[in-house]
Amino acid sequence: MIPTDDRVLRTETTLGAEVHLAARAAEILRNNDMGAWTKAAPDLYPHQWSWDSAFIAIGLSRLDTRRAARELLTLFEHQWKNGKVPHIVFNPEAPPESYFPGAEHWACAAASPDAPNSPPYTSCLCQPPVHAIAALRILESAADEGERAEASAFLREIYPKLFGWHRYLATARDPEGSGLVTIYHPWESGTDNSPRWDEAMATVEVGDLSPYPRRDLGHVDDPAERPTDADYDRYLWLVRLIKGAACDDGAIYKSHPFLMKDVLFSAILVAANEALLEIARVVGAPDWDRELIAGWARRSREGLDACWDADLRLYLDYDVRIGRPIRSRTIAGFAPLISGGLTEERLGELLLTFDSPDSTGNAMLRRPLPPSTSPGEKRFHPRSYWRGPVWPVMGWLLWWSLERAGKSERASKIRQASLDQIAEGGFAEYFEPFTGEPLGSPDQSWSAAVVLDWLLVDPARVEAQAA
Ligand code: 9WN
Repeated sequence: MIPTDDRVLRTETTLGAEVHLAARAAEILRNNDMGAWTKAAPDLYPHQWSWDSAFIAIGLSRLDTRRAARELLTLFEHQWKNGKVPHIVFNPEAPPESYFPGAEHWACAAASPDAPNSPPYTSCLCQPPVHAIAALRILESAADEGERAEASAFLREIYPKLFGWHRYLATARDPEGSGLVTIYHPWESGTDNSPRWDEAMATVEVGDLSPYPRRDLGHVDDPAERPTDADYDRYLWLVRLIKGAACDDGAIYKSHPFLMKDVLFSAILVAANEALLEIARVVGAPDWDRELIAGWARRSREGLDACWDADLRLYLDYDVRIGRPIRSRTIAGFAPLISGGLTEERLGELLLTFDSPDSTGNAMLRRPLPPSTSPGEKRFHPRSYWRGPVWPVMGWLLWWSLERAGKSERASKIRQASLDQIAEGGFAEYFEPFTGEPLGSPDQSWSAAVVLDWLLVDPARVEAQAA
């Protein structure tokens, strides 16, 4: 999966710059390290986030097999009894005023019979399942026999937990058997204020909410970089409804105003199921497990195929309540690049959109990196979070997927442009697509993690440089 020529750093000049960048990435992860898990960002996100931790484990696997494995094992210690992996595990030591909504806001979710023991408290939402991909990457990154033995032991420990997580998503989150995962909240998509959710969110009628603090705004220069107050009211109201349903999937499904088949989440699950199938082979899991996993992946591919929109040349999410696809042009529309297995014809059509002015081919872009929302979309906003900025972590997902699809040239361009962007602007959470200005949180852990994975430099040299 990893191109061998990427292992060879080409010239002495790039070598020096890349070692320096990797050393800085390692330093960021070290500064955000809480011992057995990593803060998503130093101040804005002082807790453990689910999909952040998976990307962090991918980066850590380049430095330290054991620590990378620990990152995922810590997260899975807080897995719910029904298999759900919570989107946040709250750090009991973080000051209460550091993040809103914090642990106290979610504490009553612990009353659910499925919730794990607390404290620490967890949220009752989940996020895209990058974890099996990360777990397998820990084995793939192992540099010698000792690391491989350690990684294999880790895979044996985490396999049943990953299996339970994927089973939860394939059942409770897909009662229709469509192959597509239903999310209950924009936070579950990981692309919180994406225009993908605008229409559905506009129909959420917010009831009585007590005043609450927007702590996130204290960590950015410009409030336009974060979701609006109206977005937050709806986010909190949806959480209230989910807690009101005792976090029970069946009850939520009956009455919840936000039920979305998320193509990005579902495509990541396909790639994660493929990784899980490989892990099942490594750990010698029974045949019936493997058949189930392969069946989930197959069904999801079919479900995703039905989301193709020939007009927009993108894949579209689907609103379960109104029974209609959501016509918005965002990075999620490329999701089946991640699940793979597309026909050459479909892949070609999708890449036409990818290369067009609606995405990486837009002449105004600072670098040819896909903006989170298409500049051609009327709700595009270049500074607002998931409504336009470029996210390094999305660059990693697309780079990885293009490599898998055999499109190495495009993949290399994304890798190089992403590294240049970070070398110029730092390890920001996201970037203004036309100027390259770093936005959101500085020193974001997953931005550092993907840089480490991209550079693949000798860990000993990174450590020496960072010391
Ligand atoms: C809510 C931590 C998380 C990411 C999400 C990103 C953002 C949280 C927030 O930060 O969401 O979960 O408070 O805005 O949207 O993808 O996991 O980095």
